Amino acid sequence: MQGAIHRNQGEQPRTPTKTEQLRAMLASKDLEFLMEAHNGLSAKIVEEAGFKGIWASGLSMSAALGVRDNNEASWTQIMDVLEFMADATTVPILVDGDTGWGNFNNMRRAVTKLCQRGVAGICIEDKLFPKTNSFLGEGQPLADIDEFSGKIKAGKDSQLDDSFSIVARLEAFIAGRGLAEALRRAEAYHAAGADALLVHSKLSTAEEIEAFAAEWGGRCPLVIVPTKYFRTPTDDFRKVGISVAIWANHNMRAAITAMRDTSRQIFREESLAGVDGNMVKVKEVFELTGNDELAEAEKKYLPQQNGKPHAVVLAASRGEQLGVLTEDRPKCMIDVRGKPLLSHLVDTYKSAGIGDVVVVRGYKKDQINLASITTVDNDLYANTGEVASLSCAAGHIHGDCILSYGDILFRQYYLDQLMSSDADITLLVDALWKDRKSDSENWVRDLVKCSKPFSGDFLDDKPVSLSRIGNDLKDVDVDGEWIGVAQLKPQGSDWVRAEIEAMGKDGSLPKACLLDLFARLADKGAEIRVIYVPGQWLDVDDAADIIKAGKFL
Ligand code: SPV
Ligand code: MG
Repeated sequence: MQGAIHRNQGEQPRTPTKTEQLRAMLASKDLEFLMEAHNGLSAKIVEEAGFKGIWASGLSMSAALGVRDNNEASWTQIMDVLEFMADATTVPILVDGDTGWGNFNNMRRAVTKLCQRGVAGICIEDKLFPKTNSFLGEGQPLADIDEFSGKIKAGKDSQLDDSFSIVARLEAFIAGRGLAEALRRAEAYHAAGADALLVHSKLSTAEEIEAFAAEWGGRCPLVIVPTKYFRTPTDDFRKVGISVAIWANHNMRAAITAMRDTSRQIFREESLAGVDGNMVKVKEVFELTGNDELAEAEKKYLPQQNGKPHAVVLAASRGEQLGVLTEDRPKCMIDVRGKPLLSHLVDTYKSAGIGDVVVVRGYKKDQINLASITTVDNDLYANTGEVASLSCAAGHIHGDCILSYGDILFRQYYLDQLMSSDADITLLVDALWKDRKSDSENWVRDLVKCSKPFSGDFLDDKPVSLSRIGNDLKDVDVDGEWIGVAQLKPQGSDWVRAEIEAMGKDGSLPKACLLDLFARLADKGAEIRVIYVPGQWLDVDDAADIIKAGKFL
């Protein structure tokens, strides 16, 4: 099984640790690849692309911090960058540790800290502190062989994890000192305990690497950085037995290209219009950084969410009957007494102690931009109905949940009554439904028949339950009108989610309305409680309703 280690017989395979993964890459018979990253985001992107490991490049981390690759960033600053990278990813990181940030003693402390911060290995090069990038200048001075070998030994003796890797990087070719010097040093570093050797070259062909590999004869794993000899076919590295190739700085360079182009274009055009289509949406940034997980955790841990019911409000439709009034906004955003209808509804919820108000948007969704709400979108609103909108908010249907339309107003004490019900599902039903009038030809009402007609006493608290619900009940069968607000307790939320799923499977979901959903649940024997209320509510369908809403407030 790939990615798992078999322990003793009978024991479950376990996922290898990051240090074990890197060690396995170094030891692999196949050529493996490490891809450069320089911060948490680029590390995530490297893992997302499929790479099994990350090269934390000194050049790239320095450049990303805006400094030179000359140990201008301190080793603890590099440690902080590495910690973000390690936290952001599940694949191992080999860090470019330059010359080990000092002598053997600095190396000891660095290795211990790297182990503590979840980095799988360090590569150190046999040059002098402060280092200079290998592609700058000629004849860079090399470290004393014994001093560097001592540094490797000190690192090995300090690692907190047996599988942590130390890669010794040979700069003999970079310094122009040739194959014999490279081999002499390789021998010493191997004997000092290096887990692999990185043999570096700045030629535009792989001839130094190939010559070295032939002489070395596979005595320990070899790592290369083909930045300058990038034209060499990758298969050539396989042929000479290279273990790991490092693509060393290409995310940092690609980022410079992209950031330059973008900045220059925005500067020139004084507008974002020209660039917006060329880049990831902000939503993808949220996905990359794991905002979903945070939303889940907030539900679990934030005190204001704990125990507090939340509301899901359906507000995806335009409100066709309102004509020009809904040309540029959905009807829930029509102004009533100085603020949108939806704001009044949200205020009612918040005053009643509701935590999060989740609004399902559709038509002209950007207009629904109230600060105090969470939004989810039904982008298929034009061809789907209420249950389809509700399904978009399925992740929010849990626990104690109030469910309502977005175009209604009602007295706040109705919510207190509703929330005092302990039934799994409860509907507020207007017992005075006959008093409601409308001149509209298209008047559609959510009519209900109950287990008992209204007793005439609103304080009567004997339980009443829903028998039937629909738009087409005959007057003789009607006990009231659902005002568009329901409460779901945890069991009710589970039933509603399950029914949405069932409707998705049997094909009825796209066109279904909330009445269909409650009717199906009632048919299946779910007890749906009814609380009778005395008018004092309205829904906004036409222009006359807006005037009524103003008076109602
Ligand atoms: C780095 O990526 O920082 C390296 C590789 O050390 S190189 O720049 O090729 O020396
Ligand atoms: Mg480097």
